[in-house]
Amino acid sequence: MTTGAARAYLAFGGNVGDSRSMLDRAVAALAQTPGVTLVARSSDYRTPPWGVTDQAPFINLCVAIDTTLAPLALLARVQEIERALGRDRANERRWGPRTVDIDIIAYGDLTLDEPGLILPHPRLFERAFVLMPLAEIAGNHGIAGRDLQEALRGVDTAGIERLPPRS
Ligand code: PH2
Ligand code: MG
Ligand code: MG
Repeated sequence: MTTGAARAYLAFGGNVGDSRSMLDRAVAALAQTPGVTLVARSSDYRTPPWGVTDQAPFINLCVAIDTTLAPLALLARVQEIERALGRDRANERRWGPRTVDIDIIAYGDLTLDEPGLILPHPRLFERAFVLMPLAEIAGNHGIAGRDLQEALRGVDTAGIERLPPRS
């Protein structure tokens, strides 16, 4: 890792339009950001909608990055990417359909409680659609002091499908 860089994990999701293409573009935009190095990307997963269940399935994935951006600068960048890909926060409901959602899951060992950014992500351990892709790339790292395989045993993974790479 570059001196001074932090290892961060982010979760991507979307269920409006061609989500796999949209998420590819979102990951590429993040990877091209100055101060961000993409370290790993999980498979794509098709996941049943969580929270609001009367909507289309989501595509979800996670990435690991090393970054010299501070947490709030990273947040500003991912929100810029969401907007550039057509996300319109003013016209969506909580947990409802969206083109692309990028959540910072963890940033090094940092704990943070700011308006708009709580780290580690407060609902991480309730969400199989985050834990499954995260476990694929964070493996033995553990997040927030918890083993991800153990955390996965505590959630309902029914209906989650790991997708083969697109050709
Ligand atoms: N995101 C939500 C609400 N519900 N369900 C799944 N399966 N995947 C998501 O990414 C997701 C969700 C709001 O951000
Ligand atoms: Mg979000
Ligand atoms: Mg989200």
